[in-house]
Amino acid sequence: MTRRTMLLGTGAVALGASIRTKAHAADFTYKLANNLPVTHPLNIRLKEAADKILEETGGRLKINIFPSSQLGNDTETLSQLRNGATEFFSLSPLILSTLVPNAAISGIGFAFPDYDTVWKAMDGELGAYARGEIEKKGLVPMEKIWDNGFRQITSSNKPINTPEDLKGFKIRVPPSPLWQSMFTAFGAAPTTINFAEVYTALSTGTVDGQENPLAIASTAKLYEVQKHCAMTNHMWDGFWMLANKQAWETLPEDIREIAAKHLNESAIAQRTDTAKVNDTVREQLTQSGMTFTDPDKAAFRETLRSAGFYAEWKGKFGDEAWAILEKAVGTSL
Ligand code: X2X
Repeated sequence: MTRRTMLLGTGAVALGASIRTKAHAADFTYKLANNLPVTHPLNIRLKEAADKILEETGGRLKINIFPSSQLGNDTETLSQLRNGATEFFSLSPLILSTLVPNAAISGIGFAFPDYDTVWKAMDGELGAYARGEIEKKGLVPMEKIWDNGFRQITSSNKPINTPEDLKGFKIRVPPSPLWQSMFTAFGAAPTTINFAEVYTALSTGTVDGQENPLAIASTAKLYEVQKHCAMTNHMWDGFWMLANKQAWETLPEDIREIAAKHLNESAIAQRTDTAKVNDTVREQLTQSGMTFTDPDKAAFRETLRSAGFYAEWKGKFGDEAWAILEKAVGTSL
């Protein structure tokens, strides 16, 4: 008989909760991996969620957070999530598309005009569609997606003002066909690199630029190795909070409910935090030596259109998914 069954066997449920917190290991100790620095709002709110989950489950579920790709880069961690070596992982829908192709639909260039449209879509039909696709591949997504933000292009060697400035530009993109395709459509020279290796790739000059929301440029200290930033807002990106199915279903139902509740609530709080950082950190990055440009976004979008980017991806995602996206963003793409 294990200690856990002995405790239950004595019927010491109320007492057991406090005893377990203090003296015994949790019933379930799960790992949660992500690729962001510990100072990013995602990690701050995740820590908060993990603390509340530990408390409300009376110490039965302990989630240990591994930030900064400590368990491996995103490609490796997605494998670990699938085979159960890691129980939770927050991942961009576009990188997840290497397993769930249509999960990437939320990452179509210039689809979302603003955050209101993003959250209505991702908490509505588009998000439900994506989660359905994810579930079909045997992963469990929490209901609320976390925010990464609208992405901006940074460069070490020149300011980007027009789509022509991207011609031949050596830019890092995350491991995802949609990202590769988008920057190829811009005429750039994209190289796939996991985020875990981005700072080094920029500092050694393997690539001249990258694109990410400002909260990442700031917390991952990309301003140390990047000089210019073009506010292109070319894509909104988030993080699905994913669980390994077997690990999730092993949890008793009350623990699952508590975990989902706090992960979802913290996601909502993190959206506000991240939007605030993305809105205000430009000033701080300027003081750290970055120079900003505010290019005409319509010209970038037009470049994608004339390169056939939208037509190509409509074909890949299919009419059903595309119709859900267009309905969500209220315009034909
Ligand atoms: O890899 C990136 O650039 C990041 C951190 O934004 C994602 O996870 C997609």
